[in-house]
Amino acid sequence: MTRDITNHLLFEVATEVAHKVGGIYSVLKSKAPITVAEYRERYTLIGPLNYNSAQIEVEELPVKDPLIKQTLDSMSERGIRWLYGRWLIEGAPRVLLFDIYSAGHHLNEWKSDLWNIAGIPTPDHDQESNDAILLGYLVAWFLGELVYNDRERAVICQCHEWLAGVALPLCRKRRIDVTTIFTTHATLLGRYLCAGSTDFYNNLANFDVDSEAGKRGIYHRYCIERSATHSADVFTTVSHITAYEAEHLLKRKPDGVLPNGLNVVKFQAVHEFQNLHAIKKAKINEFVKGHFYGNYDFDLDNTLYFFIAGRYEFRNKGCDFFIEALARLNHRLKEAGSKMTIVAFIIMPGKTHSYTVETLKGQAVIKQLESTIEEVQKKVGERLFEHCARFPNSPARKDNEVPSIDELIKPADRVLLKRRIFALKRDGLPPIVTHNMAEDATDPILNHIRRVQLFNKPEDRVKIIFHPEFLNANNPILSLDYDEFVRGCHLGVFPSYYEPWGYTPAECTVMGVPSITTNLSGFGCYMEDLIENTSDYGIYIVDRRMKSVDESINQLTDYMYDFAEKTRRQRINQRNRTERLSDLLDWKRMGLEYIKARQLSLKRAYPDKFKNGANPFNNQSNLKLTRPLSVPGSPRGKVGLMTPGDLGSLQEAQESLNTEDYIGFKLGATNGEEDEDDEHSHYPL
Ligand code: G6P
Ligand code: 1S3
Repeated sequence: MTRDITNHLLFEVATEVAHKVGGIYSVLKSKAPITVAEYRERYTLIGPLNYNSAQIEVEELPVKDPLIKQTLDSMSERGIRWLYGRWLIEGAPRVLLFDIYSAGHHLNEWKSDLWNIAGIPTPDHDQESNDAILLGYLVAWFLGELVYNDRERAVICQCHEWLAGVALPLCRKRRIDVTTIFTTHATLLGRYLCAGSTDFYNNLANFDVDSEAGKRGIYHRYCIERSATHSADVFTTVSHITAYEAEHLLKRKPDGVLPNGLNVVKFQAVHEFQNLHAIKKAKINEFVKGHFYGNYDFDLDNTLYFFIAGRYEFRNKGCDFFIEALARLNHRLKEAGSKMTIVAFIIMPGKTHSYTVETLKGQAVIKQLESTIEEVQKKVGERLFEHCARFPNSPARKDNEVPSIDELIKPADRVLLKRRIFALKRDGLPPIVTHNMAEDATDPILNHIRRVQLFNKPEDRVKIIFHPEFLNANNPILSLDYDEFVRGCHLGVFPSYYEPWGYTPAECTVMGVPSITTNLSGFGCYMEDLIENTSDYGIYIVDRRMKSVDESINQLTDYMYDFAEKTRRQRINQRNRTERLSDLLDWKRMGLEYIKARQLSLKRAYPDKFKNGANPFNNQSNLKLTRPLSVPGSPRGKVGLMTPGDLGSLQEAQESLNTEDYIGFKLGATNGEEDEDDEHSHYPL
């Protein structure tokens, strides 16, 4: 059937629509403004209905589109519950959330259908797979009825990750007249294999995938993922490294790479983000004073905050490397007699039973000390004022214009202060973990810290704080939202082994915070491809491909050591350079790859419309994205730049999109010199 492809409808399906779990939520949320700008009400996100998050994140709306309404009404008549509304985020995209359990009674029937049509077996008790099946069948039901009701408009359905991929084989088998894209943000096998002790990247071509999936009890999930991969008209992933992995593990070479962007909010003036750093750092300082009470013997002016954050995947996220390198850094700083102290935070949610008493006490005793000092200060001020104001009328006190400190601080104040000071005494060392861990004795992070003996001893130049819970401004301890915390820190350290993209270093970059990543992360490879001397721009890339484990850890240690050697001015300059890279990560740029993927899917479904080089989108000005507005500091070109999605087939769809639109600027080495405009000597140093 021929349909109007220029006014096509776009549906994106994912389990993280209006429900935060991990990276896909960040992708959809940050991408919403540009997709809505392009599609307006022709764009709808579909996902499972999670009542708790929907209550906070979604505002219910009537369905305006008559054909979508007709389809949903018909589903309601057959007992399916759904919520249609506006996701309360920037861009306010339309969302359609299916209560998958309202179709729960169909589960067995659908599971046997999936086996019959796609040969996918599913065990009884894997809730994640069962949910994926319910969602997939509901999406296919919805799309099937919609394109039956609506004979005019073409429909693109883009599914993210295997959990939202069941609809794809169904669309293909049932010949539903939609065109489809499958975007995987990782591969199941990749994640599992890397988490073990496999030499993953050197063996990618050799794995017996079915057997490896079987050994790990994920064969059925792997079948869903592989079937989604092969059923979609267009298959994409988030980075070149994951494309390579997918080609071997899922046995289809992706048509292109759709890297993740961010919704970059630029400040009017460059010093604003620097000021924010100082403000947020002051909040972290407060926490640190409390945490190290009794052992607070280091100078906060010479203290740097490093951190790692993410889901608790000890090896995949490189936490093992981080701790090992911190131990080596500690040794080197001690040997060098450095005056610097590094406080290294590990923010990874684990199983806990609330904060420890010690952690809560630390903050409490410091707060008490502060408030006592405020009281004493006030009294001292009043006494000082009284003394000075009365002095001309007290000739007897001729020699004593300015009172001595003993006159100002009275014995009662001293007693109070002594009590507060005594409360700061403690027998043990400052704790390395802020919470009571449910599995303290077997926790991999704690055990690694124990092994390298980083116990926050006074002589240690590297201190560790493990906060096994995501940050939140409402937490009683370290009450900062994640992005506020990042701003206050000096360096993000993400030495991942398995990282298809890696939002954490990308987020650091747009906030002007230098970070360490690896050449096994999508983000690291992307930056390495685009910039000649990434470390000048505060993007340090650890080589985890060609170096041995020991060499990579040494390289990571060197990066951290060199960073610790920088002067404050150098840190400020580097932050300015880092922040300038943010345009490279803006969806205004990255979103172009999504456009290409959608065009390719239309071209594959409706080849006639693209015959003899014709492109129905050629006159659509709204498909061209604006160039970034900011200008780079030291533009020195890297030749032969591609767009990050360039891989192969996406180029088929590219005639109407100019690569120059994409790469608005190119960056080169700075040869170590300071940029003139970096001087900004108005900053108090
Ligand atoms: C920002 C502020 C400066 C402050 C500096 C501290 O640049 O604008 O006022 O001196 O941060 O930097 P540091 O790297 O020492 O935390
Ligand atoms: C995945 O989430 P993860 O942390 O399990 O998807 C993210 C979004 O595409 C990506 O940034 C990350 O590398 C993947 O690993």
